Amino acid sequence: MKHFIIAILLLTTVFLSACNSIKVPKSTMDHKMSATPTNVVPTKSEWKIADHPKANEEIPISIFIKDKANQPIKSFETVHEKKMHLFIVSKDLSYFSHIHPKYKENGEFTITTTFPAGGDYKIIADFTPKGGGDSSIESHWQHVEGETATVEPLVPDQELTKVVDGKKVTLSFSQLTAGETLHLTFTITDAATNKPITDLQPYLGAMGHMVAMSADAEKYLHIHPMTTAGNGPKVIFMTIFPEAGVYKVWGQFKHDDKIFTVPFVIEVPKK
Ligand SMILES: [Cu+2]
Repeated sequence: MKHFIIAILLLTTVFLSACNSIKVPKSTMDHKMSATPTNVVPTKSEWKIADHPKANEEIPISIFIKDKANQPIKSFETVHEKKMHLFIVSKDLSYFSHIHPKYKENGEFTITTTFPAGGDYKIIADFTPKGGGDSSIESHWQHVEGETATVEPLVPDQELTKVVDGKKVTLSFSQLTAGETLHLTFTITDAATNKPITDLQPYLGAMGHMVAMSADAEKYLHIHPMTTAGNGPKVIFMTIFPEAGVYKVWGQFKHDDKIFTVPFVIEVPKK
């Protein structure tokens, strides 16, 4: 019980110290809720993107990671096989991309990407400076010129079963209340045969990845499965939704050497 309380206190600290992105520290992923201190290195970032990027063009992005004194941070931990994970979402969360910039040197990461339509995008960089226990987050809103896509309203799914790339995926929860720990379970079967899939492959060092974002794209959660044992059909994630509201959740898994991404829109009720 004592450890549990310490973990909650630590969580609260992390929630309060993160400015506009809220993340769940690794310690919550430990089933025992260990009281390992979380250690998020404070960072700053500078983003260099062409002045008026246009949709459907190759857009180079440079991200400079600095410490609070504005000095470049030069070394980073490799976490889930990469030094930086970059997520790009459109403002309505209909578009989602998970890519991996290259580390150049002197705190600079670069990547080239293509935005599918005009509009505003949130770009989230997730990385861990050397010695950091939990990842640091830097994010940037980017306007992209060009014809805008129809804005898709974010409506919670009535049915939490989807078919994506020949897989039938069902999402279920141990409970669903803001501010409380929950387990999210993705159950994956073959859509054609209805047989459970038991040969999922590790993708970036985990049996799956889950990203959740609040409807306003301000809160971001990146979660890994609770265990590396088992290759499906169930992949279980543990997290805490910091506030009530509508969230979009993307599960990413690998099967037959292909990555598939399954999105759900859920409404998290308040306590
Ligand atoms: Cu990644």
